[in-house]
Amino acid sequence: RTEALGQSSRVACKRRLLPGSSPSSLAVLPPPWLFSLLTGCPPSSLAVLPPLQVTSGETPVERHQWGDTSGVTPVERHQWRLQRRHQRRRQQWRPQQTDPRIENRSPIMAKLFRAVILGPPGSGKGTISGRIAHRFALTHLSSGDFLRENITAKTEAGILAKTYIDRGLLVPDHVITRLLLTKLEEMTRHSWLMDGFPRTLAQANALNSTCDLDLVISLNIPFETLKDRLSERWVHPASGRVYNLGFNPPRRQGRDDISGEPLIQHEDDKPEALVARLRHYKDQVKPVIDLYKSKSILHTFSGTETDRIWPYINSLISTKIPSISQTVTQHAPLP
Ligand code: G5P
Ligand code: MG
Repeated sequence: RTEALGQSSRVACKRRLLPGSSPSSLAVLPPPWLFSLLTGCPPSSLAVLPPLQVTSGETPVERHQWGDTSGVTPVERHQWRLQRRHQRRRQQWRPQQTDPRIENRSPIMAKLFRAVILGPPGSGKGTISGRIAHRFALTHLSSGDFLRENITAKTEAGILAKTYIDRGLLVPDHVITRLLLTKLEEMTRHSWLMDGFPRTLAQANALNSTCDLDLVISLNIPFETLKDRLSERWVHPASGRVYNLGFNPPRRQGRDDISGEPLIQHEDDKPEALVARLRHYKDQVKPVIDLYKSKSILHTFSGTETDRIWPYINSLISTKIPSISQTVTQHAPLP
């Protein structure tokens, strides 16, 4: 029984040994058999020993923390609960584990990155923009996709734009500028890549008045190559996924790889609209190219194959922003 009492008092000692309490105050307590030998008290009298008092650094709140609620007043209990609540909040507010892509690009993205990609219809703007957006985590904005969304939604601008697009003509400057600048206002906190805007000097000046561009990529692709590509292009209207019967054909003919839904050919990819688009492009874009050249932000890439041009664009952008593929170990294949 004495041994049992000794055990329980040692357990009690351990439980009450709180940070700040002095272990020396426990060292003076002899084991029960020695206590009984020294004091002459029969071992049975140990049962009525007063509870162990460890005073140094121990408050009722701290005792409560160790499960000992004796002597804790309602005020102290309230204090204890407040303490716990603060602890829990501190844990909740600890920064969440961040996406390594965001973490790694944060020093760069402290300054937002804004780029434009120029090129004739079918030059691969959409394909290359998809790769840049994927690799460098930029938001891809496409004027063509944006117009098509408006056409599908039958907005006023969309209905008007359709009458131009179907004829292979550019949508009037004031319509496209208003649409896109409104969109850009929502993007003030994002880094983005604009595909297909600006196409005229008036559009370039409007863009210039709202933001400073860091980089302009211009694609220079031979006319014959463009004609061949566009007549073979099919798209999945719901997602905007683009296929080319020669370059990246769908797995099942005429069907989207992911949804299995039917693919369509844009009205403006049909031969009659196509030639007009290519003819107009050159005249319209020349002053835009000259403007960006004068600002020393223009980089031109020439070739007949996107896959050959891409490594050059990739290394150019890598010098400006870190590629997320260097930091994320696993990523989906490039589009
Ligand atoms: P869009 O939609 O901006 P466009 O005319 O600028 O249309 P488009 O047709 O979207 O140009 P792209 O984005 O330059 O072409 O090229 P892409 O889609 O990546 O590639 C074309 C095809 O070639 C695809 O099938 C692709 O798979 C394939 N391809 C890519 N690389 C290769 C390769 O190396 N080899 C092969 N074999 N194939 C490849 O604008 C549509 C209309 O909206 C109006 C205009 O009316 C315009 O016509 N619009 C504006 N109007 C006024 N101002 C603006 N800023 C406007 N923006 C749009
Ligand atoms: Mg495009």
